[in-house]
Amino acid sequence: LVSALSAAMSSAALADSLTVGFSQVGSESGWRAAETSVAKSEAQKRGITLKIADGQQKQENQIKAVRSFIAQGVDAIFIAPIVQTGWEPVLEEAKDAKIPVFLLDRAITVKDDSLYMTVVTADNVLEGKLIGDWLVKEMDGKPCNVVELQGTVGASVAIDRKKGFAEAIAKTPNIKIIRSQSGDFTRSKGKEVMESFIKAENNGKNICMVYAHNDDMAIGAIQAIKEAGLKPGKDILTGSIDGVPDIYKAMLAGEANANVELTPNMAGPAFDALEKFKKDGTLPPKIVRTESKLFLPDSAQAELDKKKDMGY
Ligand code: GZL
Repeated sequence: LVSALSAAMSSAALADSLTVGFSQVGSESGWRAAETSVAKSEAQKRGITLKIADGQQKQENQIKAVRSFIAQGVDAIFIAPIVQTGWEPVLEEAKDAKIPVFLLDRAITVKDDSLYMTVVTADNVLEGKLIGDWLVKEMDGKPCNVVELQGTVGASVAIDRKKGFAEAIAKTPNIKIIRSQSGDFTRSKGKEVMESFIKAENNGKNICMVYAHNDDMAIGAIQAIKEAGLKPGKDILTGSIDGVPDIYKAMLAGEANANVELTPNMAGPAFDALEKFKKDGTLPPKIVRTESKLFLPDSAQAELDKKKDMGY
């Protein structure tokens, strides 16, 4: 009995648990906070040790965290890259240390894409297109001046969401983007920039719609619209991306119109790819796509009910 027990113990020891270092952007939005909590629960489910470093929205902090994970000799590194450039040097160091790197929710531009194993991300151009297509249909040829709250400057998702929306409205001259500025994906900055747009546009009377690259900026914009004495969702339509609970609450209050949902579970597919790679050396595809769907107020309650099971 003792020898059987010790054999079992040693095989368990052999399948040693993996340690992953996650260099996270920060906690700038409700979606980001959900991504972090889902990453923790996905790691727990798999018996993986997850160390998370909060970059506080600064790339240099993220790079420092990656260096420290390399020094600790972790089995893999996850990065949600705040901006798409400036990653080659530290990724070369990870490659030299033979530590695989997985990108979550944002992409990077590198010449040598062997510097990372895969990127788990939505099609962010499609996300912007879905909102643009919705607006074209909604306006049905009527004029509409749009103001745009962009995400973090230099972030792949902000570049792509801007591109997708612009492409969708390009064929309809009645819809025009009259102002566009970064609100850095936060509620406070989104509100501040929307206040400046409202002031500059006849106290908001020239504005027909606000397109926000994420819900948190849209929620800030909704507050600014209300404080200007206008009705969000009616005087100024809203379109945004993520699917955080508060945007569905705004829809139920008649204050928001269109939303594209983004799953906060980017870590699960990355852990799956890592485990497969560790087990039999299989390389995942370079991009693992998560889905993008448009939701309107008629499905707001059903969407809201889903959120607690999605990590919010
Ligand atoms: C999207 C992700 C974005 C979210 C924002 O993949 O990078 O960053 O849409 C977050 O809420 O700030």
